[in-house]
Amino acid sequence: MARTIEGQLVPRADLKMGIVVARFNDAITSRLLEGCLEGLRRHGLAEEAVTVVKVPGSFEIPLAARELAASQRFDAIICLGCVIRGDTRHFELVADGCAAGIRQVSLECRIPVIFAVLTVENAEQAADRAGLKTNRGREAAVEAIEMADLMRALREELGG
Ligand code: INI
Repeated sequence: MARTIEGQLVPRADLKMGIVVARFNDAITSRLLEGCLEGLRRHGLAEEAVTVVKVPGSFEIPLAARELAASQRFDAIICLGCVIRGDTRHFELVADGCAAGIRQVSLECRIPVIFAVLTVENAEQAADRAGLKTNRGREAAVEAIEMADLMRALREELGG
């Protein structure tokens, strides 16, 4: 049978998480943050194991995420933001810049950087994903724990 390696949702006492959250569209991002903190708590993370960094908007998320990642003090970084489409190209520039930056940080620093930045058409879609129908922040907490454990397992298996 093929050997399968998969991250587990097991709480490890030494797990450390960084969260970067944008203040732009704060009514939404504060709910993503609440959901994320609750998700981490539910999976056994102590409050002292979590560092929250606030930035003005989603465009600034990658830089702060990079500082956290480069410090090597965290097992995963969770990025929370909300970009709502307007009438101009600004939406694409902010959303694409944020997504590309987050991917770059993750690959360069070899650490899971979870993308929980909503990119939506309107405020209603944002509210649905910030608690009304689901909470992307809470989901991101689970994804971060799984990916942190996967990286641990892969490094144990492969070395380095
Ligand atoms: N930032 C967001 O997080 N969401 C948005 O919808 C948004 N819009 O629409 O403009 C937004 N803009 C600010 C941007 O992220 C930067 O903070 C700003 O451009 C300064 O660099």
